[in-house]
Amino acid sequence: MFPETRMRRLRQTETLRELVAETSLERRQLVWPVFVVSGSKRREEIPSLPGVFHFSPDMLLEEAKKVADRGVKTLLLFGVPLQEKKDELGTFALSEEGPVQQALMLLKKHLPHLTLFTDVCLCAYTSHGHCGVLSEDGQVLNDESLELLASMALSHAEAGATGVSPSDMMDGRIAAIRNKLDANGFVDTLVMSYAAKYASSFYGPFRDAAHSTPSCGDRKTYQMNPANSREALREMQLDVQEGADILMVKPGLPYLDIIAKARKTFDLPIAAYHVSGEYAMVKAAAEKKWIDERAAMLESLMSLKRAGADIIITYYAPYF
Ligand code: PB1
Repeated sequence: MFPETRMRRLRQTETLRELVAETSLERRQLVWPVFVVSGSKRREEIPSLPGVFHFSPDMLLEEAKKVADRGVKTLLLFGVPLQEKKDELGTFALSEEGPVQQALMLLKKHLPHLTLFTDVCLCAYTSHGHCGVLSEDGQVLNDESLELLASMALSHAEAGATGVSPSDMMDGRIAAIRNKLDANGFVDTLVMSYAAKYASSFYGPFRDAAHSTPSCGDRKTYQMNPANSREALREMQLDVQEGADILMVKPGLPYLDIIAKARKTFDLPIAAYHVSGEYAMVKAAAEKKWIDERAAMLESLMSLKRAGADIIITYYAPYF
């Protein structure tokens, strides 16, 4: 009890505070989400995500070299195809001419030591912007979407992906993808599942960047209700049974409780996605000089680690 017990003794100096710090975050645990466009010599900043760019494969290679030299060696690639390449089924998502497939081949050739995950979802490739196939009356068809998603994942594995990361939230997609990969000999291609992915209001800047806002309706019939916690553990358990290697919670900060529960419940690596809206909020407040950007960034990412995340996907990765 006070005065014999003084909690402030361990806070007296920076060295002491570092000595007893319970959580640490290293660049090796960060994943850098990147937007890949077709063409060459393209490095275009995204207005809603300052410091985040559309990269053509050649420019991504240049940037990835610099970021890897700083210690961030894992990327998560998102394709942003030309509008004219989009169709009702998102078939360009499967093409080896796609921006992701092209970037994978280049990165694997020149930077073979990098870990390359790819986003597997149809939303950026469909003319309607949903993550799955649409019925005539506008319903997202679950089972009809699985083969397309599995084939998309296979095209990424064939192009050199270390792992695939299904963000679509269709039921049964992890097993469909795992089976497709294994049936084609890609038994070592990882699956990082967006296992507990919420129908969040924090995705706006991403949809702006990926041109993937649904043209009708919303994603609430396949992404999770933010009100639900137990349901997240059920989703994760199913993905474990279907063959996921890594379980992701998304978004991050508004779902620290889910990350903590996942950590207590599962032995698989847990990833947290610090999404575009979380990044953009810090950027905007810092621009108005309301907060210290670097301090807010470090505190945000540390909170995700403290909650139990082993891996943190963040647009701040190159700046950590
Ligand atoms: O940073 C972000 O906001 C990520 C958004 C995320 C990417 N996996 C999705 C969110 C959404 O648009 O619903 C894309 C869904 N495939």
